[in-house]
Amino acid sequence: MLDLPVNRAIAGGKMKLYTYFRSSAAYRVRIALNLKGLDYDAVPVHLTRTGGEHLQEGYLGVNPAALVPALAENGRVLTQSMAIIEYLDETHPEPALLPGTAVDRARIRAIAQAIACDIHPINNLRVLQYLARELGASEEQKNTWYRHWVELGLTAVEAMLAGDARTGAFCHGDTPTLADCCLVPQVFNARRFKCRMDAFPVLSRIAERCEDIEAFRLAAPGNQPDAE
Ligand SMILES: N[C@@H](CCC(=O)N[C@@H](CS)C(=O)NCC(=O)O)C(=O)O
Repeated sequence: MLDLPVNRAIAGGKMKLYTYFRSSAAYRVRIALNLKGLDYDAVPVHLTRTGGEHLQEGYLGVNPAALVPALAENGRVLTQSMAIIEYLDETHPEPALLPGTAVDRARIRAIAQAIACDIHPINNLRVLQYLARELGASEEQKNTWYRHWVELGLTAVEAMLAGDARTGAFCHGDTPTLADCCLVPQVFNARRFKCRMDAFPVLSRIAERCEDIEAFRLAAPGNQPDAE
């Protein structure tokens, strides 16, 4: 059984982030924590080793949905990366990840959700595993699926960003927001799966700008304690 410091985490103290270095949803939260300068302990949950540590009793006690990330603080466990980031933004308002007016925030959330709701779920590990294990898809077919949905989704994101005067150095204006927290991990994965990125000059430019910032760099998969 996976030995996780669940009880200590739930008991309080420093925040604990249940994370996996390659998880883009956990990567979003790592960026947000770093942007806000919040200290936390990373609790690695390996998604493939021994059949997936997230599917074992220890982690199911933290998040019954068997997904990372989860954030434990003050006796509570928060799940869902977007809910966690909004919680962090409400409890630690500076720098604001949802700045501006209600209309500004609606646009930031729309860009973020175009990634987190429209692109990410159909390319998640369990979906790719189902394609391979249950439907007999080959590695090449799986990658074709992945690239198709990511490129389609990023086409929509590029259209939202390009030609909109509210797009600045970042997705919305000149400071990083929730949208950038979602964009950078998705772009990282798109590159990893060799998606055609030349069709996305605006979002690529923004992702590169973000990657120059320490908060983003420290959150990257290669800089995690569980990186392989
Ligand atoms: N909507 C969730 C998605 C979380 C999610 O899908 N996490 C992935 C890693 S990026 C996971 O744990 N996958 C395990 C699996 O597919 O079995 C969130 O934003 O937190």
